[in-house]
Formats: sequence, structure tokens, C-alpha cells
Amino acid sequence: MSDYDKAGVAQSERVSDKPRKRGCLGHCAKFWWAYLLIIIVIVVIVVPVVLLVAVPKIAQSKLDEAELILNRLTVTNTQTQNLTISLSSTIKTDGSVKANIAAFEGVMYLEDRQPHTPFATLNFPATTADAEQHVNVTQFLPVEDLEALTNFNSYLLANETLRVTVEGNTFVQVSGISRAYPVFFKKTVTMPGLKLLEGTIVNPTWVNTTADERGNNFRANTIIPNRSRVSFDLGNVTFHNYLFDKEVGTVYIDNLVLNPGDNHYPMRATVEDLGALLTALGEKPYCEGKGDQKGVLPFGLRGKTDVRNGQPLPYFNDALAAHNQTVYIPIGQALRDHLNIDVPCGGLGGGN
Ligand SMILES: *[C@@H]1O[C@H](CO)[C@@H](O)[C@H](O)[C@H]1NC(C)=O
Ligand SMILES: *[C@@H]1O[C@H](CO)[C@@H](O)[C@H](O)[C@H]1NC(C)=O
Ligand SMILES: *[C@@H]1O[C@H](CO)[C@@H](O)[C@H](O)[C@H]1NC(C)=O
Ligand SMILES: *[C@@H]1O[C@H](CO)[C@@H](O)[C@H](O)[C@H]1NC(C)=O
Ligand SMILES: *[C@@H]1O[C@H](CO)[C@@H](O)[C@H](O)[C@H]1NC(C)=O
Ligand SMILES: CC(=O)N[C@H]1CO[C@H](CO)[C@@H](O)[C@@H]1O
Ligand SMILES: CC(=O)N[C@H]1CO[C@H](CO)[C@@H](O)[C@@H]1O
Repeated sequence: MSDYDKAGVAQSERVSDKPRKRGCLGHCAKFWWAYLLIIIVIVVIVVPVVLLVAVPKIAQSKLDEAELILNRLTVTNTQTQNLTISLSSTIKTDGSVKANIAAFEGVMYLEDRQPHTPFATLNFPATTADAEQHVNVTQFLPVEDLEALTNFNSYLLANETLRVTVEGNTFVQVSGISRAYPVFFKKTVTMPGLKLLEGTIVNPTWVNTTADERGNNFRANTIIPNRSRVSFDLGNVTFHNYLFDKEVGTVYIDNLVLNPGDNHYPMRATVEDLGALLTALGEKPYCEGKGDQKGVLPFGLRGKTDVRNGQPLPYFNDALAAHNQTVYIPIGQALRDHLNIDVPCGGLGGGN
């Protein structure tokens, strides 16, 4: 019985096996070309489609989803025809794709100004697509397009925020696939601008009717706030000094390096038209108010010259010259403190 069973099982196994094997052999032998075709289709079409279309698409879309954060922009060694630029940035991705991004040449331009003329070309180093990548670039930058660089500085100086785009062609190499795929890196970042250095404080320290040996008759301590994440080495800067619509003198700030946060600098000025100041101080509302509220005049400042180590810096100067900035200076208090002059309403001639 057991023999029979064994035989039966063996038999049935053999019976059921034989036709299958024979069937496959026969089928495979007969339709080998169909299998070959399927393999060819997989090798020739599906794999390349995955490798040439799907992977690059994923790589590009992952790159597009990544976020670029500009932490710090530093401009040093400023000369007429060149400067050193340092960019500290962070690239954030979801980290789901392990990949390397090749080093590339990226251009930077103002997003909100047409045409999109680059003001800088930077060499970005190779990076991985880790969730958070710190990318620092420091390089020598010849001033290739003075107008574009000046426009960037103007936007940075005047606006509360500005949008800057970084773009360039590069390659992504996904881990496990030896091939590198071309991708287009393009990121627009919104960065805080200097907002015309709003909030600048000028505290007079000295004023006189006769000028000192440098021709100055006014000195002050200034606090220049920098709301932005930029550091600029401006060098020796001078400003046209307006009182209402009239130019009354020139303001000087030496060795100016603007950094994020409050910048403390001594200021000096040559006020050529002291008479205009005295007249204004005698007018309402400037002659009114109590204590240091009295005699605070709105002065306009506009860039006049910018020279560092003997080199004119037109890309800063023209940006500073494009705007008027208003600073309120307690000049009445300074005249009271240093010259014992107190201008009443109606002026010195009328009131006293
Ligand atoms: C940078 O520009 C200055 C003129 O502004 C020039 O004298 C100097 O040679 C330049 N430096 C380089 C490395 O090209
Ligand atoms: C990039 O620069 C910032 C400061 O500017 C520094 O804190 C950071 O460590 C630098 N990162 C790398 C990877 O060099
Ligand atoms: C700045 O203000 C002065 C005096 O009001 C004026 O003459 C000049 O045109 C203004 N410049 C700009 C660029 O606004
Ligand atoms: C600024 O001017 C002073 C002279 O007034 C000079 O000694 C100094 O070197 C200048 N600074 C720069 C950065 O050019
Ligand atoms: C103003 O200048 C005059 C003449 O040089 C001088 O005698 C006087 O002490 C100066 N006053 C102040 C406050 O510096
Ligand atoms: C939105 C905004 O204020 N844009 C200004 C930025 O600065 C430039 C240069 O001064 C102006 O032309 C824009 O209007
Ligand atoms: C007035 C102003 O906005 N000051 C800012 C200058 O920059 C520092 C650091 O970036 C900020 O903390 C200040 O608030």
C-alpha cells in the first residue's frame, strides 16, 4: 500500500511534472523569440527609460524641491575693478534621495528686475543631497557688469526685501547609479534689504562756527543699523547733506564696514551753510518742544563719493547716490551744548 502510494505519488509527480517541463521546454523553445523580445524590451527600453527619464526627472524634481537659504553675504577687498565675495548658504532637502551634486558655475541676478543680467558668477562646490548642507563660497570677483552690480546694491540699499536668483547647469549622481545626470539648479531667495539704513542715529559730539584743521565744523557718533545679512567694506564714504531742498554741506564717514546689526561710527561734516540751520531752528515746529526734542532737524543724506584705499567704488557710490536718506539730528541741542546758542521761535534776530 505504501509502495503503491509511493509509486502513485511518484507516478503522479512524474505525470504532473513531465507535461509541465515538456510544455515549458516546448513553449520556451517555440516562443524563445518572444522571451528574447521581452528581455530586449526591458533592457533596451524600460531600463533606459527609468535611467534616462525617470531618474533624471526625480533628481530634477528633488533639486527643485530643495530650499536655498542665504545666511550671509560678505564683500571685502573692494577695489574699482574687483572684490572678494563670500557667500554662506544652506541647502535643505527632504534627504530622501542619496545623491551628489557636482560643482558648478552659478550666476546671481535680481529676480525683480528685467532683464535678468547676472551681477556675479560664483563657483559652487560639489555637495551631497543630505537633508541640510552648508555651502560656503569665497572667491575673487572681477566686476564684469558694473551696471548689474550697482543695481543689486541699489535694491539692497533701498528695499525692505529683495529677491535674488541663483542658477546654473550641473550634474546629479544618484547613489547606486554610476551615470551623472544633467540638472538645472535654480533657486530664488528673498533676503532682507537695508531699507535706506532706516533708524540711523546721529548724536552730535561737537559743533563750532569755525572749522577744524580738516575743514569740519561738526562731529557726531552714529549708529547705523543693518537689518540685512550682508557685510560690505565701503571704505571712505561722503554724502551730500541737504536741509529741506537745499544742500548745506558734506558728511564724511571713514573706513566704513557695514555689518549685520548696529554699526557704531564717528561722523564728521563740513556745514557750509550754518545760516540755513539757524534759520530752520527758528521755525516751527523745530523751535518748539522741550529739552532734546527742541531743534531736531531732518537732514537728507545722499551718496557723493566712495573711495577705498584710493580706489573709487562706483558700484557702491552710484547705489548710495540713487537715494536720499533722512536722518533726524538734534542740532539745536548741540548748538546749546557747545556754542551756547539757543535759537528761539522767530530766529536769533527776532526772539532775543
Ligand atoms: C583688481 O582691480 C584693481 C583696480 O581696481 C587692479 O589694480 C588689480 O590689479 C585687480 N586685481 C586683479 C587680481 O586683477
Ligand atoms: C560657512 O560659513 C559660516 C560663517 O560664515 C560658518 O559658520 C560655517 O561653519 C561655514 N561652513 C562650512 C561648511 O564651511
Ligand atoms: C535728494 O534730495 C535733494 C534735496 O531735496 C534733491 O535735490 C535730490 O534730487 C534728491 N535726490 C534723489 C535721488 O532723490
Ligand atoms: C580714509 O581716509 C583717511 C584720510 O582721511 C585715510 O587715512 C584712510 O586710509 C582712508 N581709508 C580707506 C579705507 O581708504
Ligand atoms: C571753536 O573754535 C574756536 C576758534 O578756533 C575756538 O576758540 C573754540 O574753543 C572752539 N569751540 C569749541 C566748542 O570747540
Ligand atoms: C519693491 C521695491 O521697493 N522695489 C524697489 C527696490 O529698489 C529699487 C532701486 O532703488 C527700486 O527701483 C525698486 O522700486
Ligand atoms: C534696526 C534693525 O533692524 N537692526 C537689526 C540689525 O541686524 C541685527 C542682526 O542681524 C538684528 O538683530 C537687528 O534687529
